[in-house]
Amino acid sequence: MELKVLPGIKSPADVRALPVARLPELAAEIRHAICQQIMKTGGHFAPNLGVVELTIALHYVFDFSHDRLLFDVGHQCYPHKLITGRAHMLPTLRQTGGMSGFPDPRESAYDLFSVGHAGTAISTAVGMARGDLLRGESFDPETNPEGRHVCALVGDASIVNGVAMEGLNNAGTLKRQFLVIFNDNGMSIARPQGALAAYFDRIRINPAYRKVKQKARDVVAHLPGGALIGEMYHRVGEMAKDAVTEDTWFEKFGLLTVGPIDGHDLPTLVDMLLEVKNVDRPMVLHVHTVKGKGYEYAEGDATTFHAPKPFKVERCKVALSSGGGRSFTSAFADALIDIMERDDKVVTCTAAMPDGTGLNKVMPLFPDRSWDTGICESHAMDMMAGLAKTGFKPFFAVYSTFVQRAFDQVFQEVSLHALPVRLCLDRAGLVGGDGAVHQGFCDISIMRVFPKMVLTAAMDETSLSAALEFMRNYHDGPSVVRYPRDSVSEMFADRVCPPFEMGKARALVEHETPDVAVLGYGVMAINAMQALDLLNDEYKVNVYDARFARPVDIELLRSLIQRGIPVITIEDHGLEGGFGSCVVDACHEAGLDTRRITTLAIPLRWIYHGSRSDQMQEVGLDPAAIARTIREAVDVDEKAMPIVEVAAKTRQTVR
Ligand SMILES: Cc1ncc(C[n+]2csc(CCOP(=O)(O)OP(=O)(O)O)c2C)c(N)n1
Repeated sequence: MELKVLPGIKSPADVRALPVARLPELAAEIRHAICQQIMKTGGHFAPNLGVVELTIALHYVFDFSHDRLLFDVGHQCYPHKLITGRAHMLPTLRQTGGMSGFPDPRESAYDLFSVGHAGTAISTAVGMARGDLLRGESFDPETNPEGRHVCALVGDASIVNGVAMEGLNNAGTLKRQFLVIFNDNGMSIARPQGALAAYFDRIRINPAYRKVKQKARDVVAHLPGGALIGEMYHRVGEMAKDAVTEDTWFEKFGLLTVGPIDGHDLPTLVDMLLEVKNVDRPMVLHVHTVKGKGYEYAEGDATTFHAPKPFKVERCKVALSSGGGRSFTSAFADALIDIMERDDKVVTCTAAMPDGTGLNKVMPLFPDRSWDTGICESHAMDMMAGLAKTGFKPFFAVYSTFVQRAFDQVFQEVSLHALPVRLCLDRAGLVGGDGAVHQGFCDISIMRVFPKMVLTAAMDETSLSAALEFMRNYHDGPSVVRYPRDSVSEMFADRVCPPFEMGKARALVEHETPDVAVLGYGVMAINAMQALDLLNDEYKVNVYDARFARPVDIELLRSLIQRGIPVITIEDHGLEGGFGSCVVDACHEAGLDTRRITTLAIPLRWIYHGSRSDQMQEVGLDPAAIARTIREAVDVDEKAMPIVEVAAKTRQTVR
């Protein structure tokens, strides 16, 4: 396709300069550009194809250099980026130093928040609406017609999130313009879950409701703007209630509701947005879109095409790139299936990530013992606590970055009651293209504060199975296993994996009188082994798969430290409060000299998108950097190195 309109779009003002009749052409070109790019590099696909027209219409009607546009999750921001002067960055999408796949204020003033977790748009929008009001800058049809409007764009799966609900609850109290654009495509990554999803489905398919809402639109189409329109909608909304069995749910929150309207019909979208733009009270525009719109395969399978790896289409068949090797996610799914087959007390759940966590393979086999809660991590954690209380053995499969949402539930409902909820943390560590908003950098730091919490990590497939089996048999409190977004290493596939024993590391290479000992946490043990290859037997290095961050293997540490052997800890986790910090604290408590412990970890700064291997290099966790650290640890003058210097050196190594 030859691009004719998109190359001329340097800012939203260029979109507004086009006649409405040319907007569909722009939409087709944006879709084409996104398609071409995702086929090459992968990235969020179906969510972006679904909002092309909606995004164009929003920029056509509002001026977001002045007005506020808040994205929920932010994975649907590509059309927005193309319109806001970033089309030239598209080829660098999600690559090191390139364009982020999520809104990013470092890139553009049009991106207000760096987002990636669901549910936040309405709350941040409420905050900005209140802030603008306080500053006297908000839109008011009477007193400040040039003031700022506020819009929040939220999907139907994200709006059931607890945070979004709290936001709606507050939005309804605003006394000013506030527009929630409800992007209803009937999909999460997989099928959306819960009673509200069923309710939205009913609205979508109820023709009577649509007819009434269409009538509402016709009635108000010719009225002047402002409060009058609001009143009209409200009254027609009341009429709608009589006409159909469902009432308008958002109106219970005090938000006027209009729609559903067709989110791919640009003239209608522009008309509708113009109509609701100046309504001076909080309202919802319910927009019906098709996830993956315009790309047959993505429309047909929005789950696979939610965020695919690079892909090709050959003879009408889609070939997704396999991305190298068996993933930890698949290994986890198979290990969990094995456990669930052996133990009918084991139950499991995911919070809207059946595909991402591997539970899509588990759930059909155990439909009575597995659940998808929707994007509701806090609820899922408490549900697991309830299941543990009734004697079941819950395994919650969740990304490291999303478990943060349930921190308080681990505290109050799980840990305080010493309930054995098992947390299986996928995507722990650096995650690659998703970047800063999804890094699994602090699960150890936040989980280690709980009494009786046991923290483990898996270095490969067999150790993941062994960790899960250990957790199944640990009943005194919660436990965690973490594993990365990576494929499993085959390095130790032919060695027998000893069972996990509480607080015991596994020796991978052991000399009687080593020059240095390396304790790798999880897959970092494999990186340490790769570093050994680079050292060509220069030094005698003991390598341990640490297995436990809590409790750490204090006997091993005692034996190493008392023999004067330098210790290096390595982890794909933040330095503050991570595995190395657990080691140093435990040694300190045991009265051991901690001066010759070097802690390699992710430094205290944000690591942005790029390939996982680039990120590893950036933070000094790749085998070459580990080899350098080993050399330095052995060669350093060990005699009188005060603690502060050790700490400074550690930070220097990881930059
Ligand atoms: C707290 C949290 N949990 C899980 C996710 C993973 N996630 C990203 S997009 C998505 C689905 C969002 O669905 P919806 O809001 O309807 O938008 P759509 O993709 O359908 O456009 C999920 C579950 C997330 N981003 N944040």
